[in-house]
Amino acid sequence: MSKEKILIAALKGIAGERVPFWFMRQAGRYLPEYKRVRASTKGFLDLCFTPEKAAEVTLQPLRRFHMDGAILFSDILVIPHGLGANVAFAEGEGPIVEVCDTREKIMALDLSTVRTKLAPVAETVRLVKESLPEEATLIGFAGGPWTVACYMLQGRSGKEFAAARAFAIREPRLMQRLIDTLTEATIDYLRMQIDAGAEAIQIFDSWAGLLTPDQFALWVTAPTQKIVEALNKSHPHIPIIGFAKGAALQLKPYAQQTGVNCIGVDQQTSMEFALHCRTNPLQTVQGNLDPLLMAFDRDEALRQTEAILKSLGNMPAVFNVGHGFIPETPIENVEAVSEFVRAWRR
Ligand code: 1CP
Repeated sequence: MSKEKILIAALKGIAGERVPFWFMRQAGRYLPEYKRVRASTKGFLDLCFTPEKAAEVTLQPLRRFHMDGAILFSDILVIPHGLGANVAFAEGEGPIVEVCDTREKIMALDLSTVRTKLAPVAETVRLVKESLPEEATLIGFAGGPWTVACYMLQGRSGKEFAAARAFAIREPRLMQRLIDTLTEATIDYLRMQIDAGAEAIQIFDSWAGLLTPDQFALWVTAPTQKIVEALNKSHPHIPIIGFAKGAALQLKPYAQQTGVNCIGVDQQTSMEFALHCRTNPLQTVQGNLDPLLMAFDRDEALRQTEAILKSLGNMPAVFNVGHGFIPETPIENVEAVSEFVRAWRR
């Protein structure tokens, strides 16, 4: 019988002596080897859709830091592309997404093209699986429907996504339709990743914290619950991490109602509080070192890492950052924190 990988075991609720770890945005611009591959592409989406290159950058951080998880290299905004909306990444500007805020545009989104347009991502998953260290787990991912809708309604990055929040208030039926379409597309896309070899899934709802409690239940918790139910039905052994950034006091209902295996925790939330939000002894928590500490204060990052690990007690958990790495993150800091977590024992 093959032994379960340490990250999978933790996500399924088994608290081992060592706490497994990986980092959100562990691939990317803080790594010179990433920048080299990126410079050889025609643009960011070209990198996402060139399986050999995407597989290479997925594996790069593991060669340096030996994380327990590799996160598929792609982006949450490939879903609108799969549905037929235009998506581009302008150099130095971030994403530009075709605005879909009319009935015509929302009805025109085409679920039948998701698998074909996103087929290169499945190929990346297969390639990564061929070269993944045998103890490491390949994590697939998608954005939460609300967070993807934020970009589809606003057209670009933002801090407030007022256009998306206003649309949800003024056009609740169209909003529901958009969220439903994104939910279906996400289920299909994640099933494709799992069939290609993804061993765990994370749902990134990075802008969940912008919503009121009622809206959060409608646009974050309900669609996530649908995704979890659908995946549990088709792929019952694949653990799911739900990362609803900024969930704050909605974390408990989110954990309860979505039924995610693992609750992603941002750095604004204490691990003690997240542990208190678990609904059954097998539910796991993941987090939550401040990515800015990781970037700017190595000693404090190490102290905080130890405090987080200690706060877990004997609970099943995964160590991570509370949100993605920023490009200024020094490699030495990631090395130091990785070594610390790898050596630490309960
Ligand atoms: O030119 C470049 O190299 C672009 C930088 C970059 C990278 C490295 C973008 C553009 N996306 C990514 C990869 C990425 N994005 C991953 C890969 C794996 C890893 O974690 O190492 C993942 C999981 C994402 C997810 C993603 N994309 C999120 C959710 C997580 C988060 O950070 O909140 C979001 C919101 C995006 C949108 C996005 N992609 C890229 C940009 C610049 C943005 C906009 C971010 C914003 O609005 O602030």
